[in-house]
Amino acid sequence: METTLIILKPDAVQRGLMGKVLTRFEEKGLQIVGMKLMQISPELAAKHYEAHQGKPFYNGLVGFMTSSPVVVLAVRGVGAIGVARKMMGATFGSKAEPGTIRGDFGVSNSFNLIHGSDSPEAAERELGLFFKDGEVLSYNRASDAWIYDMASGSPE
Ligand code: 3AN
Repeated sequence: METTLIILKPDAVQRGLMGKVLTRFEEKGLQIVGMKLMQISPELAAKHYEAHQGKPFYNGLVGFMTSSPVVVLAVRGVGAIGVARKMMGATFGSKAEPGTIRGDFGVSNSFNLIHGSDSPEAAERELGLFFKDGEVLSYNRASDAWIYDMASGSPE
């Protein structure tokens, strides 16, 4: 099982797309194990995007991410990091394939609706930035028995 950090960016919140995007993750069978509406501070944005510091789009990116509330999600499932990245689509809305979140809901290259951790290391770091101890939960869903094949004892 992996847990990944997803951010519904300010454009997703302002455009009323929170429910639609959340529904995609729920319908896929991924489990929402953390969720909050929050305003990202410039300091937190700088930590989150430290790998992009100095790049031409950095200031615009931090300005955008701090401009209006976001929804942060901790999303869990087998291969959740890669599964969520595929569901998000390519970075730029203009290039993202139809059927993906960015491909279906956006056309902008900088207002691209959603962030998802890109590796297990990034997921661990980013979950630690956005969620305090105790805010990411573990719980059983009744539907798990039909989302995963548990015949071997672990989810397949
Ligand atoms: P992704 O979100 O698909 O993992 P990254 O990690 O390459 O993309 O970039 C992080 C964020 O920086 C993107 N979500 C996007 O908002 C922004 N970004 C990346 N490259 C550009 C660019 N060339 N112009 C504008 N914004 C960019």
